[in-house]
Amino acid sequence: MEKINDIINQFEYDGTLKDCRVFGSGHINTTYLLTFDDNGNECKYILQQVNPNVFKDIESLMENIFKVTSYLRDEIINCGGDANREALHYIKTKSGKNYFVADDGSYYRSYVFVENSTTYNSVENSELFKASGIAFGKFQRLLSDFPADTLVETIPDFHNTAKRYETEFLPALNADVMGRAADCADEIEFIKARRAYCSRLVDLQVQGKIPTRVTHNDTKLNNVLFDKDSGKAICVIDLDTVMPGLALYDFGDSIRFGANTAVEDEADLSKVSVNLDYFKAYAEGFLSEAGHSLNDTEKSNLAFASLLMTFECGMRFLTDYLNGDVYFKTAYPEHNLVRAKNQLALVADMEKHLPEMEAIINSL
Ligand code: ADP
Ligand code: GN1
Ligand code: MG
Repeated sequence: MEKINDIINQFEYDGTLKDCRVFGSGHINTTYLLTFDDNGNECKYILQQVNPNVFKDIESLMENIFKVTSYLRDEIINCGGDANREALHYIKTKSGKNYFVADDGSYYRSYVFVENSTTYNSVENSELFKASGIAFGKFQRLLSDFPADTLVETIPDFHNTAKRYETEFLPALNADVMGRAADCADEIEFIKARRAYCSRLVDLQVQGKIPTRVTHNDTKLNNVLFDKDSGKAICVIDLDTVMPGLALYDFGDSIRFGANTAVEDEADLSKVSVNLDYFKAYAEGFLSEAGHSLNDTEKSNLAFASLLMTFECGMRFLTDYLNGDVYFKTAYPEHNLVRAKNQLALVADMEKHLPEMEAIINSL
């Protein structure tokens, strides 16, 4: 495999490389932060290796994100915004390409590090979470006229929970390649008892009651850059899963991650619950941007979608644990099991509070 310096040399950076370190807390790609010295000015860049185990058609994935980014940049400029701060700014390779394919077949891309920005792995206050709701709602709104049929569905049925149950969870359980099913009998039963959740939104989609839109599909809080000083959301990142999807998935996935009173891999389940103030704050932010375009069926499923996305993620972590941790990056052997238990505990708490979550949506 080519050394990282050889990869760095392929891109058109200004100045001399001073530092290169692994960066961020994403579960999928390998991200590096590069620092260059350009005649006394410090310039930072992000360099990413796209995960080939997760993404099978990286050429199409790259096409998707470059199309969407260039569309977003035009929309931001039209609205009087700063496209270099509010959208990703890709660095071309020395041969003028948008990404580099190494000899071992791995794909790399690079973009300018948005200066004075930071990401959060947990919500620190309602205002912060509301700001991320505004950012993802705006993302949805800006892409509302983007032609969805020009995007390749790089991970088909990404949020089709019923397919994930039938074609991923059950086969992993039946194969039990690691002999781990016995360790998680309670979690397996919990999921099986809730099979009915899996089909609800896909059925509404098939019936034409909720429209397919261009969506982000991975709306975790740490996929938004915030300004370190003002605390305002600057830019939505991690566009690998921008695909046709449901607005409900984007709303629900944000709630799953940000309205949890604990971090996603907190092992002490007594700390896990849904924070209704955060739920309300996010809903206010998201709906202020995207709300007018949602139909009544979408609006009446926002609370359920939060529960469903949490359930789906718990099932995916458990599936990966059963499969031997082949998908998500893990820091220790039980990491996926801990994450799964955490998400399923949050599902249980959301079930208790679903009427309140629905009342909050109705009040907005
Ligand atoms: P993953 O798919 O692995 O989650 P991301 O694209 O989300 O990868 O990047 C991982 C982390 O790198 C982000 O959570 C963020 O902290 C940081 N990051 C990514 N792009 C930028 C950028 N352009 N400017 C500043 N930080 C960034
Ligand atoms: C992954 O890449 P990252 O860390 O933002 C995953 C999401 C999960 C999330 C759980 C492509 O997101 O679907 O919801 O982990 N991304 C992919 O934290 O599978
Ligand atoms: Mg990410």
